[in-house]
Amino acid sequence: MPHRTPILPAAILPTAATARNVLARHGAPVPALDEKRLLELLETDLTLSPMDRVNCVNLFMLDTANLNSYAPRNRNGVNTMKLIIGNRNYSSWSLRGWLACKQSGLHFEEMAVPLYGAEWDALRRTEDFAPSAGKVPILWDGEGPDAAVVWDSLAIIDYLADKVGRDRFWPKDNAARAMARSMVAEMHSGYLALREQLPMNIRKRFDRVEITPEVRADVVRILTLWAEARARFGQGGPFLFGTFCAADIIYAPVVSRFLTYGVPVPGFASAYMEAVWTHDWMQAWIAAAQSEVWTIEKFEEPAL
Ligand SMILES: N[C@@H](CCC(=O)N[C@@H](CS)C(=O)NCC(=O)O)C(=O)O
Repeated sequence: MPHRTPILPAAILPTAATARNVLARHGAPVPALDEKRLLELLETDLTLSPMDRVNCVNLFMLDTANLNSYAPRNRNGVNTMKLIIGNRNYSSWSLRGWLACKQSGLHFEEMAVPLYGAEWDALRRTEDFAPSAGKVPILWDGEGPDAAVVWDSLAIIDYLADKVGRDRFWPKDNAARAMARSMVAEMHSGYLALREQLPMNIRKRFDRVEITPEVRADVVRILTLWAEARARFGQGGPFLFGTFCAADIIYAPVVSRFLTYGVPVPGFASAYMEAVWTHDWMQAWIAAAQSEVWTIEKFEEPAL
């Protein structure tokens, strides 16, 4: 395997524990690693399969981006959750998982990985991605044998709502909650045309894109639901059910898509979209997406 010297940082020592763990898992000696020793090991240690070597380099590459190690850490006895997400610019499910963590009010660390890049195929096969079979978002909560891991955006919402109380995520009113839950489920399992043909791309703006009849049907259905939620239950604030809740979390990437592709919407919807877009958490996510350097070519154009 060729040296990957340009990738490795000069000061690699803070992350040596990560590599030691990887190497130890595979029965390799556990050395006091420095950059030179790591490269030697990757070159010569026959107990590492080629895939393991790639994985090891990937872990170091992630660390070079200052992304820390995967495992959740326990700081001063305070349990820390760790959320693994994909590219903030493109990964709509990651955005939902992240907003859910913010909504929980709990402390969490986040680690973004570049989806579909050169290393993604190897990375998604590593242990930390095993629970979801290589999909993001993944939420790790706790350490060791008692650690809980939950993946899939909707499961993350449910898990966090169990932890901090249902009312933080769902409307209190029974009829409103019934509708919110149904809308969330519908987004999670449906709108395939919208999801496939208009990929989320926070950074990009197109002039009004000519959408297909299938996407139009999804858009009309979504606008109908937004209108009903706002009209029946939205009196308490600018969001679907008044205050920001799980339904807004799940539809936030739709807001982004409508903006990116210039989907025309009626006034009530653009007021709602404005409320979502200018929400502090969305602004923080958007800023991070803007400064992300990773690009996924296949999501740079609509797939119409
Ligand atoms: N149903 C899952 C979907 C997760 C998903 O498909 N995530 C995409 C990124 S948005 C992913 O991990 N793609 C990487 C891959 O499939 O290799 C959820 O709600 O979280």
